[in-house]
Amino acid sequence: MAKPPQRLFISSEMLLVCGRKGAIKGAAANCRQMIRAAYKNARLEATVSWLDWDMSYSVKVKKCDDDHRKLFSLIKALHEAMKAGKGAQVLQQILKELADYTKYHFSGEEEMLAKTNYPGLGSHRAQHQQFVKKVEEFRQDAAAGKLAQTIAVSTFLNDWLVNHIKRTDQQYSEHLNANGIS
Ligand code: FEA
Repeated sequence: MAKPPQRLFISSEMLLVCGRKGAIKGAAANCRQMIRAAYKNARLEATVSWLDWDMSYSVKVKKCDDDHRKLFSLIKALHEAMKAGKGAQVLQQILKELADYTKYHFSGEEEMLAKTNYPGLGSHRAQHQQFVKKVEEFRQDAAAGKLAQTIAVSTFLNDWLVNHIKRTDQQYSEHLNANGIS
């Protein structure tokens, strides 16, 4: 987890705007806006530590590892879009992709578990359903314009993905490998 920044970095561009035109009302407002934006970004960076897929997330089944990599990259794209203050349209697009891809991934995973009579399938499936529901809520919020710059959303998605893969998905590795799926 990234440490919170000790100081807020003020760029030379901001100082220039403040110095040259500080007396002008509009420029002062501009300056405040830039400082506010920089502060917001600094907070975002301090709150969300970014994670890329690595072997510690492997579930020892190639298809699932490939899907998980894709999910990491979609959540990262969502985070980047929020950080850049992208419009609701971009957020909605990424959330739609995320919703579609998780449904695709969950059904593939559940199919493998069902085919091999995995004993933990019921509770595993319930977690998937909860996640799908949550993403749908985020999509509705995004459509209503309530989602922009919400750190909590990308943090929630990232945490969920990591916890689910490490605590739930990795439990099926041995079972699927023993049933010839790797
Ligand atoms: Fe059980 Fe796989 O599902 N990873 N995700 N999310």
